[in-house]
Amino acid sequence: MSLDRASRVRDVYAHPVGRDAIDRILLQLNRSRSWITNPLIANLRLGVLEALTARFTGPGFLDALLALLNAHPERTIAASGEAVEAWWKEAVFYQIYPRSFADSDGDGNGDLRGILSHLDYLQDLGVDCLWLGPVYDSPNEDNGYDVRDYRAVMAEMGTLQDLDDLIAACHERGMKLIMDLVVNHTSAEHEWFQQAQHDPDGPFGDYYFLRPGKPDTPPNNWTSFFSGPAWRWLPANNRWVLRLFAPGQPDLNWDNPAVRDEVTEIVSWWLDRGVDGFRLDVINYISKMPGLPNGHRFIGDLMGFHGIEHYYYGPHLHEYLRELRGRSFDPHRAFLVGETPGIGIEMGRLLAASDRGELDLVFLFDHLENPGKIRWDDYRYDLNHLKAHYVDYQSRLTANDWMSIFWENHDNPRMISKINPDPQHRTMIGKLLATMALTMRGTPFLYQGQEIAAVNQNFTGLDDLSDIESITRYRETLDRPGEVDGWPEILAGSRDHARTPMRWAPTEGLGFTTGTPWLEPREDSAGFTVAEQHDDPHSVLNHYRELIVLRRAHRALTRGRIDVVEPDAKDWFGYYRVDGADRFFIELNLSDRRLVSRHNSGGRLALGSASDGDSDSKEPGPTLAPYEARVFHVRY
Ligand code: TEU
Repeated sequence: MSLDRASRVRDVYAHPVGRDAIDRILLQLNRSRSWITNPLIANLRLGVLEALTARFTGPGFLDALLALLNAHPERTIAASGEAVEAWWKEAVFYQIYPRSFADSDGDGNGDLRGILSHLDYLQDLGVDCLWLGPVYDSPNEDNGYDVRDYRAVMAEMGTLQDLDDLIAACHERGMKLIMDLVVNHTSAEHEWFQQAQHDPDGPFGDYYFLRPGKPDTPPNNWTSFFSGPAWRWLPANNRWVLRLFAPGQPDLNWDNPAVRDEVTEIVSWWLDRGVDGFRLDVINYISKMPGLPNGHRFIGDLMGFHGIEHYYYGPHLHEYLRELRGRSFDPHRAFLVGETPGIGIEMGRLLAASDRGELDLVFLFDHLENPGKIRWDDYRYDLNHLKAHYVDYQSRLTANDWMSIFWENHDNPRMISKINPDPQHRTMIGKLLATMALTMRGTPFLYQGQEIAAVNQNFTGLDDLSDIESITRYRETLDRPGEVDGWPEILAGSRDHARTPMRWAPTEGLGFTTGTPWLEPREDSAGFTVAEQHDDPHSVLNHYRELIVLRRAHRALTRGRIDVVEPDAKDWFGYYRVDGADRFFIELNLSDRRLVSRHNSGGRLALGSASDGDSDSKEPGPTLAPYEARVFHVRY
């Protein structure tokens, strides 16, 4: 049944897409859900609501919302059945940013042989599966997320043989490896795009979104994630091409069956080489609304990008994913995690519930910033939001669902710095985050450096940065009216914070390279390298290691149930993980103040983060230190 002006607000909220859209708007406006769920509003007819809010949203907002909802008639997710057993539900994933992990040949760039030489380290840490960032041949306008050849390795990272060796070495150690699959767009230097430019009316023209027009008027008002219009003018062709990211990253037209065939072949080619699965880059953007209509101004202003409602959950998304999975992933039993910016919990469930035959997991992003904030805001992140996110998310999952646990990756500043940049808290926050990542119910994805409590860099200006997103955004701030200095927002949000070299040792080159690193680290605190933390029993690194050992020994900490205690308590997060008679109680201080412990589980401390002496063997005190984490083991 489709929704229209006679439908009520509660009908929208009962629709998975409607619920996520409303939640997203409330989050952005920093308003509570009771705004919508109170009966007065919930019973309003949409036509009436439209009349009341039109001044605020401008005309057409309701039509845009209804079009989105009505394009997705699937309303419910079956909650029946036994939970599926799968290796990835118990695994610890570790994301490698190849350019910054380890350099084996001194050219300043990380490479595959560098990764190979640190596999023992990763195995010792307890990692089960590596997620390898893009290493395909690329002109690197967006550090490998612009692929020139999907079947070749970029020269500075090594060779196909090196990659085969890496896959084999992982498998020898009982580890798995997934690759990044970047197929929403290609590089403009990819042969398909070269052919498309050569003959826009030939078969490759329809691999992309090429549109005739005039050089001063793009075909629609969509904006790029890397600043400016989402269109690039091709003077030689007298046409525009859609590119949601960099000018050199034209979007592929997935409505063309030939494109979907190509992707199927690429995937099968890699799976035949032994890869265990993929992380699918911006995979929810692949289906664009036919006709590429203008984005709604209110939605665009709110989300920061115009046009997003026409592709972040497009009409054929589910269909294309099911097709791809059936044709190439299923025969290999490959694991798939989709990067899905902008969608919420219910859409995430529609994409990854085990009985839907699409993805296995999704990465959602609503927990990465506090309500009302965006990545470019310079603010202190309140961990109560992270708690609220997990409490809500866990409560909505059925036996068919499973979630990913992460808050760092190569696109975001370091979490410790966002929570509290005061160095005296660094180790405690590092251990707190470790404890949450490895005891929360779901699959943890650790990002390189997180295990040694990596923090943001003291960049001083644009010359210190390399990322296209930071650079284009900074230029854009200079064009804004008024003379507001754009640097503070770039410093707050730059992706380069997480992209500086891995800190292996407190030496020149950090044990990363014997040459000059491609991106200079701008942070030299003592004690936060692998070498320094390796033999220190109280280090963050060893805390990660011990937590993983504990996880592996107790199903309660992986597949076990989660029972949250006092979900509304502020600054304190407590939950049980339960598997039959085996249970754990986890207690976390989310604040920088001492808090009274609420532990009365009767268990003994299995692992604690307090740094005073060897707390592990002592009875824990009645109060929790700032950011302290405690894991109690309770047996019945
Ligand atoms: O990121 C997609 C994405 O939407 C963002 O997280 C992105 O980093 C951007 O900051 C939005 O403002 C993925 C990759 O993870 C990212 O590294 C790539 O640059 C991007 O896709 C394009 O492939």
